[in-house]
This record gives sequence, C-alpha cells and structure tokens, in this order.
Amino acid sequence: MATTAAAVAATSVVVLDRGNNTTCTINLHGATVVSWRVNNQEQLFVSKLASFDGKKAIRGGIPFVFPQFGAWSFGPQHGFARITRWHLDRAPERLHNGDVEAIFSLMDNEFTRSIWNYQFRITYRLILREKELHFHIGVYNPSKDLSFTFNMLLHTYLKVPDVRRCQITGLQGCHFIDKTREGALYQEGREVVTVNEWTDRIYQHTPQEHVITNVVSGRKMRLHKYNFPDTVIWNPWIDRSREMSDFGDDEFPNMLCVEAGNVSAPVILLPGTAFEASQILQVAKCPYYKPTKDRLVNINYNTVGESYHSTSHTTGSFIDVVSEVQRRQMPFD
Ligand code: TA6
Repeated sequence: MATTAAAVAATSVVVLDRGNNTTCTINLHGATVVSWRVNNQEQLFVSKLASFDGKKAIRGGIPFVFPQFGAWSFGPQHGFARITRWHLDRAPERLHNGDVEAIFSLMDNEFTRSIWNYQFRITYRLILREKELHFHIGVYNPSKDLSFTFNMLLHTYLKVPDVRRCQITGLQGCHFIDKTREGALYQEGREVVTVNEWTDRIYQHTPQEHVITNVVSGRKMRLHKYNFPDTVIWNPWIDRSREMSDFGDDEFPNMLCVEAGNVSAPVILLPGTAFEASQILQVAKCPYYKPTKDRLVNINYNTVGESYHSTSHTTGSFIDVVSEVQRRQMPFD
C-alpha cells in the first residue's frame, strides 16, 4: 500500500515532552525544530504560509543549514540538509534529571552526493530542559583520504511580539557583512543592536553569548554558542516579505532571526576527524535564569576546565563545562 503524504507527514514529527507544557517538536524534514513551548509559551516563529510538503525548506523554527550558507552554485540556497529527511537515531528519552533527549542523524546519500560528492555523517542531539533547549552537533568525515569544507548554521526564527522593541547584545565592535548594502563590510558601534528596517547581516567572530530582549511575553532569550564564531541577524521587513511565497506580508514584525554559525570562514574537516559545535537557548526571566545548583553539583569547574583539552576547544567557559558534563554523561556518538 503506497505511503500517503499524510502518513509520511505524520511519521515526520518527533516530540520531546518534558511535562508542564514544555515540549519541543522536530520535523524529520531537515531535522527542523518547528516548535519549542515553555510552560505552554511558543518561543519560535513559524510562518502561517510555511510549506510542509517534504520538499521546500520549512519557513520558520530552526532550519539546519549545511554544507553551504547562502547562494550555492552547486546546489540549493543554504545547502541540502534543511530539505533532506533525517534519521531518528535515538527516540525521545527521559534522562535521570528529568530532561528529555533525542538524537538525529544525516549521512551522505545518492541525492547529497549528486550535489556534493563527499561522505559525511552529522549527529544532532537535542536536549529539552525546563527553560532551555540544547543543541549538540557533530560532523564526522569517514573518508580515508578526502577532506571537505563546509558552512553550518542554526537558522533560528525567534517569535517576538514586536521586533522593533527587541535588543541584541554582544555585537558591539564586531565587523559585519551587510547584505542589504551589497555585502560591504562595516563595524558595529552600538552596545545593543535594534532592528527597524530590512536587516541581513553576517557578524563575524562574535562572543559566545547574546541576550535578546523583549521576546515572547517580554522575556529575554539567552543564546549561548560554542564553536559557532559568527552570528547572522535577519529580518526581511516589508519589501523582502513580499518576495517570499511562504511568508505573510504582515508577519515580519513578529519574527527575528538570530543565527549561530560557521559562515564567514568554512570549516575544513580532514579525513577521519570530527567537528563539534553547540548552542543553548535559554528563556530568561529578568534577571536571567541561572541553572539550578543540583545540575552542576559534582562538577568542579576548574578540574573540568583543566582536564578538558581538544584541538577545537578553549577551556573553562560555561559551554565547555556543560558540553563536558554531557559528554561524560552520554558519549557523543
Ligand atoms: O540567514 C539570513 C538569510 O541568508 C537571508 O539572506 C535570507 O535569504 C534568509 O536567509 C532566508 O533564506 P531562504 O533561503 O530561507 O529564503
């Protein structure tokens, strides 16, 4: 019996449910996070005109950009990962501390090799916590002799009551490529960045943390990133909105893209090596929510910081500790 589109659609959705109306929904089409609800409050924007046909990228949520950011002469804009069906490696599982985890993966296949003839394996681990969503990504090059280079980015669409009231920290002094001004390079002078017009900027070498104010219900969203050196800020405003068939002309005030990624310089992955990157999104009350002591009780920051070295990590920062904790709790792959 042919599998109906509805059946495919039905089996394309994976839900992490932590209870207390805190859930995260992932569509296997692109492993796109299409919903993150914290105490029944949706944190992510998905266009009412978004397509779920299993072909087009989903307009909203958190599309996974790989192996190309932006226009691509060999393949689709923003790469093929967001328009390919991913595999569910580990179904949602409740961890001992009440968090819920699931693991997704994408490997090269006939379609991807027809565009980009490299072997690869991506593992995408999502952990749903009380007020946080954790993203741990590993890219592995199983080849014996071929290196490859790639961009990777989490194209996060935050849901906001009014984008004009949002402020983004952590960009002051950073250089940025302004795609609204022919890709010219500028330096950010503002302590907090606001969005009051078409904005499409690739900020380079940004710090590990951004706080975005006035997201859902006036809260702050804390974005912590690791091994994602760049931050893209995007809002299409009215003119670009009209150019997108899967985006309502009146929707731009209610979304803001803050995207952690490897964009300005591609990652080079040698044969037999792996690359890791992480992001934590945290719904912060004002002042922001601090992880409860019990989560880190047996962890001596210094020991972890000191003992944990690898080519691509610096020691001692919050994210390292968290990644290290989880790596020790649950081996990466
Ligand atoms: O990440 C910002 C951006 O690259 C913008 O230039 C804009 O094109 C946006 O992505 C959406 O791209 P898409 O291919 O999803 O229409």
